[in-house]
Amino acid sequence: MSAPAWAERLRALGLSPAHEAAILHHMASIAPDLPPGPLAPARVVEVRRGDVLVHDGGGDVAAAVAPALRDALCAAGDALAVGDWVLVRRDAHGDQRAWARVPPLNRLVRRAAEGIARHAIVANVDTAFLVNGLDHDFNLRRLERYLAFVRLAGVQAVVVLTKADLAADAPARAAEVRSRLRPGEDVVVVNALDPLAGAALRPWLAAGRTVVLLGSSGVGKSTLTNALTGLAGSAAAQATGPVRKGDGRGRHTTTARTLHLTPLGACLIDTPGLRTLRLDADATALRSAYGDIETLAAACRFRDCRHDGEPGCAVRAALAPDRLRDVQRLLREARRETWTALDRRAQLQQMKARSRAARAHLAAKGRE
Ligand SMILES: Nc1nc2c(ncn2[C@@H]2O[C@H](COP(=O)(O)OP(=O)(O)OP(=O)(O)O)[C@@H](O)[C@H]2O)c(=O)[nH]1
Ligand SMILES: [Mg+2]
Ligand SMILES: [Zn+2]
Repeated sequence: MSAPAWAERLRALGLSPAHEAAILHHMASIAPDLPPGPLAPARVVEVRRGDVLVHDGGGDVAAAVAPALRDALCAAGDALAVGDWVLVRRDAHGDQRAWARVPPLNRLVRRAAEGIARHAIVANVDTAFLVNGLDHDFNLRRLERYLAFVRLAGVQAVVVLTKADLAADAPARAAEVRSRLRPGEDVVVVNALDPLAGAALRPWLAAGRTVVLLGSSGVGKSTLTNALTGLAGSAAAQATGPVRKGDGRGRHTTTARTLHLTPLGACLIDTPGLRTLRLDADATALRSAYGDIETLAAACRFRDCRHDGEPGCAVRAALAPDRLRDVQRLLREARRETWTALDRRAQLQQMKARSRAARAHLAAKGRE
């Protein structure tokens, strides 16, 4: 079958053969439920309060989200995210409207700081640049959390250490990071202000790829975005802001996630600095994200070894103590979250049973 007409137009927006197949499949599956008329795929480049900005291969267009789609997503505790593929159609007034979301191939989802709500940060990404400043920002424990976050979603991690111009110990830091990486992951040191910064990141920016920039405020995500889009200094550049004197923290300059095209062909998603990152994973999922530790654990003397000082522990023998400590911390947190969820369910069951008993009691009384 020849490629549909829209496919060529959307290549610059990160359309891969897998996305194309998912779009075609979804188009066919929803067609019977919609009023007739042509549907066109487009990619969400920004989610705004009342609508979404989509790119249809020709340019950015505002699109209202059809109420049926909004309600269906909302009922599932879900919402559109930057990077989603949607199916749009013009209404009678010529306005674009998003009718459906193509099921995403992957999503980076985090839990809200409190409670059980989940938020998709982005969808359909190949690589995450985990941006860390080599100034005050550098923190291996936090990096371990970001690594777990992207591995859980099946997204490739590339650690980008910025502000190389401000640090004397960049090679040593890069080596520390490397000791925590798995095959297929990488670490790159850059000065994001250098127009040549893009050269080091080229391997991940080929046409058809989508890369998201993640990291604390002030580490240089928007500065890098401008270097990679070639828009640094122009009116279309992303705003960047100075960091605080003293502790070097950023001021949350970027406030929305936005998708940008780059001359190399990849799409780049700039994001606001994350304050906290709560993983959306139970202990089992998290353990499988650390496959190397799982493999080692098979050689521990005790089958239920917690790698916490037990004799004959193969994990402690092989892993750097600080990496093991950081991973253990994440696992403990995931176990706690899992338990709270189970507890909540058990409590709910108990309450339901009690109210059933009370109703039965009342009914019996009424019959007396
Ligand atoms: N010296 C130096 N400064 C940098 C580098 N990268 C970024 N900066 C500066 O760091 C400050 C923050 O950069 P931004 O790009 O706004 O940081 P951000 O990660 O986008 O921050 P938020 O949007 O707040 O999340 C700006 O003053 C940049 O000029 C770098 O590699 N070297
Ligand atoms: Mg920014
Ligand atoms: Zn062990």
